[in-house]
Amino acid sequence: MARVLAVIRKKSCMFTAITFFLMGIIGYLAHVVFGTMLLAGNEKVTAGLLYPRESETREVRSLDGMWKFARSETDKPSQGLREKWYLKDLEKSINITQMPVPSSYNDIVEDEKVRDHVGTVWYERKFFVPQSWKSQRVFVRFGSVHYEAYVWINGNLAVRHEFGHLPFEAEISEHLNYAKENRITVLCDNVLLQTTIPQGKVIEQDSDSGKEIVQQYSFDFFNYAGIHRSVHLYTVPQLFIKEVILNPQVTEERHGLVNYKIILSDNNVNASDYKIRVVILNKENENVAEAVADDDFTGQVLVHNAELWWPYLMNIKPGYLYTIEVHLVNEQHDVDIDVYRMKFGIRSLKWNNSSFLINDKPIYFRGFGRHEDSDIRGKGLDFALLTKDFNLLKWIGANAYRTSHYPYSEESMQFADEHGIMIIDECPSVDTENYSQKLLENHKYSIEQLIHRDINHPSVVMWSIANEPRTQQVNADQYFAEVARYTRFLDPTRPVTAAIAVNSKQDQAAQYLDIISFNRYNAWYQNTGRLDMVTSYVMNEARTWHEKHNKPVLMSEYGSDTVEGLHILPAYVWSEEFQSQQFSKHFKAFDQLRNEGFFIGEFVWNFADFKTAQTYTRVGGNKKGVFTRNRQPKAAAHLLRKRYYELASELDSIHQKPDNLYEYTSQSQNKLQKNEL
Ligand code: BDP
Repeated sequence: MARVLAVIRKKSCMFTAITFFLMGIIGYLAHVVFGTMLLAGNEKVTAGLLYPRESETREVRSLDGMWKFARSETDKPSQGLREKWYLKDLEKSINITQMPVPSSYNDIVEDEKVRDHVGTVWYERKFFVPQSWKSQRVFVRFGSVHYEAYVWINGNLAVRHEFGHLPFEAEISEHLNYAKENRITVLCDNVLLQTTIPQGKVIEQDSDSGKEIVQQYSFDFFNYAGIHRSVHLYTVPQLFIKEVILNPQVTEERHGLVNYKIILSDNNVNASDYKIRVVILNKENENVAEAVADDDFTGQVLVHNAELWWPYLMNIKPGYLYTIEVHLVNEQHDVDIDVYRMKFGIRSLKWNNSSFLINDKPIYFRGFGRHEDSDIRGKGLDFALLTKDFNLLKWIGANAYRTSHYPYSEESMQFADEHGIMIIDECPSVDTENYSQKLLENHKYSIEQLIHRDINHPSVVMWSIANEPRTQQVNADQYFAEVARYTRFLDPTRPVTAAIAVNSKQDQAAQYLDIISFNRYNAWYQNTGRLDMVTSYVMNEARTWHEKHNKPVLMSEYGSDTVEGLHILPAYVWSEEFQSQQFSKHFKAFDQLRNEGFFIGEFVWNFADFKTAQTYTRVGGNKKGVFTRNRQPKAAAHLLRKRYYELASELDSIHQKPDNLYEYTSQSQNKLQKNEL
């Protein structure tokens, strides 16, 4: 049903309000009832969605570029649906402008009505498909549209999808005009409600020009919207490889055992007519192993003396990837019906109550919380930015980041695989509160879509099921028990975490996690400016978490807003001096905690400055970046770089320090550093 209908929107807000009012009154009873509801099924399953790749049996065409664009009136979000604008060229119904895809639309136009738009917008473009595609099956695939999307091909509804940051697709073969022009129309709705992931609220407020619909949200990043990632058309044969699910393991002898499961587009094919042949290629494209799948299209293939996938600066050859080539073969004629290739890595993950191991070596995370964010294009996929960011991650010696606070692009996951950057993969739930059955269903579905998309990435080492959920609230306990259970059910091979900001006494969710991540802003939101109130506070909090739950602990956020070029001595909040000194106070705590044996990582907030909603606590956005929004280093970046390389050398024996890590100052430098003077 159309979420865009304002009336439904209001009803659902009312429903939520009433539900929680009642929950408050009924208290314990509701708690019990809720607990039972949470166990009820209603789980949706994603199918298909292999990343679009050409092969000898598949063609891929990009629909990226300039599209037509129109914004609905905020008070008439469903007008276009009612008037069926998708049945004809958009400009016949509404004034249009041009909009790049992929990009957020918000910062492209010099009009705050577009930037701050609440509700629906329309996109449209034309394309041709050749006659030769008629014998194939044709899909349209979106990397992400935020938040909800409807897609029509030549006026026919092809697909509807909810959740930004996650891909969706539909077969459109029957809607296409072959060897003729076609029209694709997209409706995108950015409204966030109490049951969307993430949550928001829409209210009506008086303005100088009458009633205005206002979107409210508590999370600290701008609610960018639009067609954020690439749009592809791709072809597949009539019977095709729909899914490839890998579970590579490392044997005791250090061989790679690649368990695979292939799902075909038709479940009912006669297995004796078809076979699945898999070939494993190494980095040099040499065939190192191959196998024929069992009748159920599953199997194992052994890679002798496998090169393991290692994180950056944990091994001299990080990010080693193999390619799996999957052939769907017609037995009778011995011809390939479909071929799909995908890169993957071989590595093991193990965890216990104090450590987390990759290939049997303890991991110490040195990383960042990040955002997909940049000037002009907002959350739009940008290969130049992606390349720059990975260059900076390596420049600074990081080995990990968390996809705070939503799934990042599939292309960025591929970069992380290639460069050996470990990913804590986060679903889009942030500041989760007002727990309801509908919210839970959506939350679980967002995790299902995330795991479905990312399960084959060696870089993904952990699932994060929420950022700063309000885990002290009534029902948080059952809610997170269920979210964590479901996540583990979908993927038992990776640990589950959440970035928690509620203190350990009040929190009810950490008991269900495998690894405890906590966010805390000592000397910033607490005891502002007090650099003497950081080190012991961090140590105490980390110990408390570990003592309470007997699990490994990491700090998933710490930091301070810093205006580049602002220098104040002695260190004062917002200055570059303050950020560096505040980091340094944390480093002391981290080293001590690591020595105690349960502390497994540090993540600065944030990699780069980013845009937020307008508020008096943010000057042009959140300035906690170690890099500016334009990706230039602040002073703290140089400090952090020294630490991250020093940690690599100390903990992982990788002595690849860049020549320019320390600038020459004097002959006494080394001695002074070693306290020998
Ligand atoms: C944390 C949030 C993060 C914010 C950060 C901050 O997890 O999204 O940006 O605080 O305030 O609570 O800078």
